[in-house]
Formats: sequence, C-alpha cells, structure tokens
Amino acid sequence: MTKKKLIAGNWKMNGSVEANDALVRTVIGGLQGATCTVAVCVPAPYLAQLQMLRHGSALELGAQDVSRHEQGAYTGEVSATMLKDFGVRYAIVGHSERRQYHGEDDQLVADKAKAALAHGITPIVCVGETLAEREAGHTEEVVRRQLATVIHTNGHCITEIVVAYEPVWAIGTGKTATPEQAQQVHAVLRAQLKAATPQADRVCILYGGSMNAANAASLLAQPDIDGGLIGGASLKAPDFLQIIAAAR
Ligand code: 3PY
Repeated sequence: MTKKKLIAGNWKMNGSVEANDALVRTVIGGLQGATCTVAVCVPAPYLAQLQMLRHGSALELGAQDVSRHEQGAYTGEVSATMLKDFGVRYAIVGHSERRQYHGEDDQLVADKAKAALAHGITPIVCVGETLAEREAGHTEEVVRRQLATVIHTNGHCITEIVVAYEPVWAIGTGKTATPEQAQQVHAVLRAQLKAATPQADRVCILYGGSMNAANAASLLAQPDIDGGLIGGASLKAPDFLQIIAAAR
C-alpha cells in the first residue's frame, strides 16, 4: 500500500486575521479531490481562528513549535496540552530558524518531539545542514546526528514522527536541493530509521527548503520523498494548491 503524502505549510511569522481568512477559505475550497494530507502550521495566536476556519474540512492544523515542559513558570512557552485544546495535529520542532536564532540544540529538539508525542501531536522534526557543512562534505554526518538524538530520546515512538529534511542553505534563499540531492539525503535518513525500527517505511520524510509550484512535482517523484514542508509558497493559495495537486 502506498503511503499518503503530507503537504504542510509553514507560515512562519506571517499572517493577519484578515489575510488568514481569505487564504484558508481559498485553500479549503481547492481541497476536493486532494489525495494527500494537507496541514498548515500557523503562528500560535491564530490557532483559535484556524480551528474555526477549518471546522468540517479536511485541512489539518499545525503549530510551529511546542514546549518541552508540561506546564508552569516558562514565560512565552506553549505546551502540547494547550495546542491539543485547539485541535492541533502537528507541531514543527527544530526548524533551522529556531536552531539558529533561538539556540535550540539536538537534545531540546528531541525533548520537544517527546512532549508532542506524549499528547498525541505528531512532531515534524526538521534536520538539515548549513552550506558550510555541505561544502565540507558533512551533510550525512550532520543529519544523522540530529536524527539520532530524536531516535534515542523517543525509542519505539519514532514510528509516529514526521521528519523534514530542510537544507539550511535552501531556506528563504530561493535555492532548492535538486531532486537527486534531496533523495540522496532522504535515503540516508530512511536507512537510519530502518536500523532503529522495522516500521521505518511508515515514517513520512518531507522535503523542505523553497519547495514551490514549479519544483514540487520533480521532488515529490523521488522514492523517499513523502511530502513537503512549504514555506513562502504556502502563503499563496494558488501555489499551495498546485503543490497539493502534485502530491499524488
Ligand atoms: C522554507 O521553505 O523556506 C522553509 O523553511 C519551510 O519550512
């Protein structure tokens, strides 16, 4: 049986009540006939709005981060239980922008994945190398190290995660990994998952990093690319819908 692909939009720190309304209504209107799972990962203040907008539709809701803590004196943090209150199904963890600008390390990312899983939220765990790491020939070592911590921390629950390979040099730069470059890394990640669990084929491995309407079909045609984590193109309904249509 072929696995259902997952297309998840990462809105990052974009949106407004008015803009979200128009965007989400158009996306939902274009979902009939979609064969993949579709989600949007939105800024936390808009979760309640999205919960209402998506009601009765096939659109799934995601957050862009989750606390490793259950509750308590952690100013600014949002717990998995709180996300659950708004019908959140996915939470991105370890996006390179959080690793880079907020000092998140591999263990924190793995702990966040664990907190999400404990509350029935699927973590979308991002891994990826910088340009310097790629040029030094360290791509495989970097992504394997990042994923190893998640596997070690989450044990058999690893089958419940989603992995997103997001080369840092392809984020917000308009550069994209070629389908062959992406597939090469996805195959490494798949092999690592296979060594950890006999059910590794169940795990969705997304490509992220400037996936757009023009390059989605060729990336999604690769055997180990099970979907996409979409940045800028998820803010434009026609582009997002074209990517969804390419995910069969
Ligand atoms: C991008 O496409 O730039 C992303 O960071 C998606 O998460």
